Amino acid sequence: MVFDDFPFWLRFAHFINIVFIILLIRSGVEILSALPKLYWNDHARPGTEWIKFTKKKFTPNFKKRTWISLEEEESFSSWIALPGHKNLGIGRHWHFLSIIFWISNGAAYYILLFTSGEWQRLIPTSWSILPEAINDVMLYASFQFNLPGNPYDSIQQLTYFSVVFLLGPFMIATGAAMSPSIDARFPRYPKIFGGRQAARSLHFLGMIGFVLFIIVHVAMVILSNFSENMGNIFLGQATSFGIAVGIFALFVLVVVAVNVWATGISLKNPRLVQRKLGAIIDPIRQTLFNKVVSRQQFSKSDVTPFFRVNGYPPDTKEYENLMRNGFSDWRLKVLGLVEKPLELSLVDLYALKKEIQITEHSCIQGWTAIGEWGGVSMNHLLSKCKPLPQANYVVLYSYQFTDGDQFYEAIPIELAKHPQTILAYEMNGDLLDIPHGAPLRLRVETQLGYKMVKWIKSIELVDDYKNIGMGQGGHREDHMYYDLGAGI
Ligand SMILES: Nc1nc2c(c(=O)[nH]1)N[C@H]1C(S)=C(S)[C@@H](COP(=O)(O)O)O[C@H]1N2
Ligand SMILES: [Mo]
Repeated sequence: MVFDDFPFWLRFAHFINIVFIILLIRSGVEILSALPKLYWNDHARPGTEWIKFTKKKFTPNFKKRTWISLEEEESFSSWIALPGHKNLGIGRHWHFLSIIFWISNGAAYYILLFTSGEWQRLIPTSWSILPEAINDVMLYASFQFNLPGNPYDSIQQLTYFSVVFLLGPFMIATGAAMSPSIDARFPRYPKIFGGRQAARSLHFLGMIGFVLFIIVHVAMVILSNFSENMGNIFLGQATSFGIAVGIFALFVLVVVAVNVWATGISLKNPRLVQRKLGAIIDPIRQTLFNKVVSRQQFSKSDVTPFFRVNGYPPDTKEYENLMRNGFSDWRLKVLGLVEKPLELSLVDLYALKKEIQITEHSCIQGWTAIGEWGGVSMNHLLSKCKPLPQANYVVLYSYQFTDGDQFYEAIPIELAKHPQTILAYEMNGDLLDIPHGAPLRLRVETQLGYKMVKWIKSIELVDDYKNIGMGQGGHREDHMYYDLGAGI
């Protein structure tokens, strides 16, 4: 079979792929900036990172003060990060939007490749490709380009094959291994890669692989038969040098324009980006993850010695007074759309059936830690207060105020009923300490950490979160444009 044409679908998929790959790389760099350190070990102990992109010192000494992981966040330039300047929430929106389009495009490309017979241009059918590829590299090294091939020479075919069939799926697999929902349901899955931090590191290295491929690929396209290459991939036939230069310029212009537009609108109007992209992403994410139930049970020896803290403890008089009395005056109020409002002291909570679980915590910034949690099942509490049928969300309010507002997060009632959704008063066998949320904090084990409200004051059942705070579903959604769904 001789491939002398580049069918329209192939050229179209190639173009779509470029646009989204670049958005994925830039938004991925933004996500990295939230914790610009990479680890091989899920304890993610500060100081054990194998590489870091920050000069900041993070030397937690809790005797002096509470250190929080938001202090580790770095501000990256908009030249490399989408959108740059500490915008993890918006970076994630672009990343997940791009994943939807990139995977759909890739799936369509795979299908057409195999149904059309065009797969033979990429998939080697003989081992002789290996020595041939080495030979090709030698020729390239002596500046001999335009090697014979059908349509590609051996090293080209091998490289394209690796990128399309190995690196692409590898990025999806390592990306999925960072999802708290997927890992909660299938705790053995991330172990394939050596854990969630290793998956994060490998995902980063895969990104570097993509960047190197793009640089070499573009360089080769320009150095070897530029006009023919440009014509083939954009028009489906060889063209003149003038037109090739025009196509290349136009293509660069389109990619730059998309990126400038996405960056500009993200920095100027993050709420708009959060809303519009969220409207596309959230229904898909909820369908994928809201029914997924956590099946984690690590062993005591897995527990992380140093469990990072996020969020400064409340500094209000109200909380200080409660703390002074060892929280004996503290009452948990459960109210809203319930048949039976509740008011429970710590002693009341201790008297209820105690759940214990050893699970892995995943902060949206990227660190992980394993802890043992003891507390009361949320489902049990709900059965006591009897939510009304119109109660769709459980809102947890904290004693803590940060960025000028009370911290709160809403979770769908569906998630609140999951077996490992608990209100924890114990951590690693001891009563919860102040930094980790005393006297009570939420654990919802299929979600990212920001949903797990600490220093809980009250719980309200509501039909909608739109009238609470700024109406985005939580303090982090309101102030930092985090996503509504925290399953990935
Ligand atoms: N009230 C309150 N709860 C909060 C936060 C916060 O800032 N304020 N931070 C959240 C985030 S982002 C994470 S990762 C976890 C961290 O829990 P830890 O401090 O016990 O590690 O708490 C969550 N709960
Ligand atoms: Mo977090």
